[in-house]
Amino acid sequence: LTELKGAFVRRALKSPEGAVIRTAGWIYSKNVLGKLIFIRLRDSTGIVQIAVRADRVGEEVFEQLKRIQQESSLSATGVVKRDPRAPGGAEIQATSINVLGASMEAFPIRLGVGKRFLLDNRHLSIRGRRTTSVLKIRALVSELFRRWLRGHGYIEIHNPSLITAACEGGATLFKVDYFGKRAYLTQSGQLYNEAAITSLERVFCFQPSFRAEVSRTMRHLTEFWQLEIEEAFAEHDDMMRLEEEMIAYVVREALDKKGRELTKMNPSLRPLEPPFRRITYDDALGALKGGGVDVEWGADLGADEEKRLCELVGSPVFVTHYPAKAKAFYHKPDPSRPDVVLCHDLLIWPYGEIVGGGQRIDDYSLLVEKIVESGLDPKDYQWYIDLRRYGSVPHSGFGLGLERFLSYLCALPHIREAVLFPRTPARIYP
Ligand code: NSS
Repeated sequence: LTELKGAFVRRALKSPEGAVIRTAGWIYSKNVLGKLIFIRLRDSTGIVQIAVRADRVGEEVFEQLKRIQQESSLSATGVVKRDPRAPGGAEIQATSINVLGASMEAFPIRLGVGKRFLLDNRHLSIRGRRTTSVLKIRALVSELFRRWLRGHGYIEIHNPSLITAACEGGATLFKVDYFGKRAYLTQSGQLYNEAAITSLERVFCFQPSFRAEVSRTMRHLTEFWQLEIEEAFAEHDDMMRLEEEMIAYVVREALDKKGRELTKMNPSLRPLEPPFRRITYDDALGALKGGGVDVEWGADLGADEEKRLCELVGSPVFVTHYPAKAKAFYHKPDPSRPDVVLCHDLLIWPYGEIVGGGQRIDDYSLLVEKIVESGLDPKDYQWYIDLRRYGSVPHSGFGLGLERFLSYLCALPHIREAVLFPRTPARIYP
């Protein structure tokens, strides 16, 4: 008897004819044919068919299995029989079955139930094959980003989530009562990343970001994971090169390791070839105008405009040199044209922005000026300003939204599918 530990089903399906094995999982479906029951058992690795006969497992268990409901859990011992008609090409002929946890009633997640019901019961609906795939790809992609960054000399740091000063504007801050003082949940690790480069030069953090976004779109969450890189002595263009190399690597490796699952969800997914297109904000407005979309100079691009731009100029595309007034206070103005900043958004059809980044202001007086201009209080940013007092260096960085990236990779209709338990304005349960 081979006791399969973990990855039961895949290993069962790969076992040779005649092997005696024990597997465990949940009942995906069941078919009773007189003295024979076919149970399709699932775990994270697949689905295997188990053939159960009363004369082998005993009358009592057989009767129990006749009545048993979907999603009950059990372990099964049996003999592997190669069979091209069975899913995965093999069947287990059970010699004994041990019911671990019988479902107390019919499993409520069924074909035809509404989206809302699925989300209210996310703790149950995550058992579906598709969610299992997305969660596995999420784990893989997270590992690939880290692997690439470590391989290129970036050190992972861990920043606080409870903070006192906004990085991306006051409008989307979640307030927290911190022993009677006002604090917030972090929108971005960037400001702390900027401090960390004076100790480590090339850093990244990968952690939750929080935004009280009221926008209910297919690409907004109130809690999402952001991968944020910061690098000393790096300029704006260096960041775009880094992003395209890293993203192309992750897509290529993901296709290599999970190609079957990915192309099932996203049949048009192809490896990306750096360099990606680059277009300035001004030229983007020109292209949009040609496509019948008018954007006033100075406004940030919205989701619809970003999607349209991708259709007009191709995807992925870096949009660079946004107007200073459309972006956060920390962006470095273009020395040759100070009304625009050395920044970029990376857009991918149809989700639009998946990365935002650029070069930071490294000059003390200019930073104070921009903080005041943005209506913020320099006192709240004292430590951040202080970084420009002692050995300030040119530096750049960016943030990539993990769930937006996964939406693109898996062609998800809504960003909440990229999260185990999504948080949106309307949802903080389960
Ligand atoms: O606001 S960003 O454009 N930029 C920053 O937060 C910088 N401080 C990052 C940095 O340079 N270190 O957000 C970055 C990315 C953005 O491109 C999206 O992919 C993602 O974070 N993002 C979101 N994902 C899901 N939901 C929401 N609400 C959201 N907001 C940003």
